[in-house]
Amino acid sequence: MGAATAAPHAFELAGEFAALEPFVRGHINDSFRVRCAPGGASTGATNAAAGPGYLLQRINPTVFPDPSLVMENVARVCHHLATRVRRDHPGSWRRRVLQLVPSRDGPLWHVDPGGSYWRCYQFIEGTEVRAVVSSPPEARRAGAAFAQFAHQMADLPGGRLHEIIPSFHDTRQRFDALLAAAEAAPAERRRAADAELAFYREREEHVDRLRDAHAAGGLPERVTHNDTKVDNLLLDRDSGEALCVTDLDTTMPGLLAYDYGDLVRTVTSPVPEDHPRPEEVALQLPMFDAVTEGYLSAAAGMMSDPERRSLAWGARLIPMEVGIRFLADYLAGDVYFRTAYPEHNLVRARTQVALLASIESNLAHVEGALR
Ligand code: GN1
Ligand code: MG
Repeated sequence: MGAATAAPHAFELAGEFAALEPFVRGHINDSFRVRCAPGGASTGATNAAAGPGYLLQRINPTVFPDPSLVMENVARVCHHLATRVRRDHPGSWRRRVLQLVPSRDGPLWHVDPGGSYWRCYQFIEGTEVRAVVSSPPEARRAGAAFAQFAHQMADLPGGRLHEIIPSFHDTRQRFDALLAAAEAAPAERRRAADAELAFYREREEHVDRLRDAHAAGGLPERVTHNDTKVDNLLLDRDSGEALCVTDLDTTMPGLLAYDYGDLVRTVTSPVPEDHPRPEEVALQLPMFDAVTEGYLSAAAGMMSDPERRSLAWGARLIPMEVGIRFLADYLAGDVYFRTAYPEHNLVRARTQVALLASIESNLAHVEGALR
């Protein structure tokens, strides 16, 4: 764990450091769980009997070349959410919002001697995440939680957030990067990815849809989360209630269609995004209806008719874009997403191809729900 063993001591922990464990979550940053000995001051977010707990993260420097900008955004977003959630849930707000722990150097992050950026959140106990949603009520709650996030961000004070990864959801650029990766790939990987590459090439005409609609002035820029996959939502382990939206690194200017699209991508499939049998992937209509109902229940009031209709393009383009990114990363030799075996990114791309094919065969239903 190297530098991670020193990092907890850089933060203002409310107890005596007891243990550090790897905490596997997400494809980008390195995460660790920090446990403290019982007896320190209780923060309310933690289990007093076990001592306060923390989530320590090292920010991926390849994905985020300027982590201080990430942290400026995250700090503003957390602060704003806390103000809102505190007002609406005075008794339980600490379980409903990420709280950054200050570092001993002063700011809300720490730079270690090797130049790595670290941050530390209060650990929210008694929660779990699901990579796969198992019932329509759960899908509805996920949709409502991310729509509520968009709603809460609508009056974020302090001006435009940093655009942390420029063109993050520019599907045209992602498509062009795929073609370039295919061009440069070793023959063996190129051959293995042939069918998926052809699938995306056949759909090239779609990639500009949201970008053009935004450029034409039809869709407003919002503060969006940009990574609304369903396992970025903490659920209460006992009741299943959606408590807290996590992974705020890419919260920045965007379109609501991106967030809704990534929800559809992850909520509607019966299997995880790296399931080895893509023939088991499909858009499950009851899940689609529920996540859409949940999303619209909290966000419909802020959207014009064209913006609501644009969500249907989000449901097509985000699965396409994420699949394109997995495939491009496979072709490039797995340089971006964390992988557990050599074909991992190709397996991921295949589920996304299958999901998009299923969305396309249910297009009338998808568009009908958002008309
Ligand atoms: C990454 O960090 P994580 O695993 O939640 C990625 C998203 C992808 C997602 C696919 C900064 O999210 O864009 O949609 O993997 N995050 C970044 O699972 O690239
Ligand atoms: Mg994540």
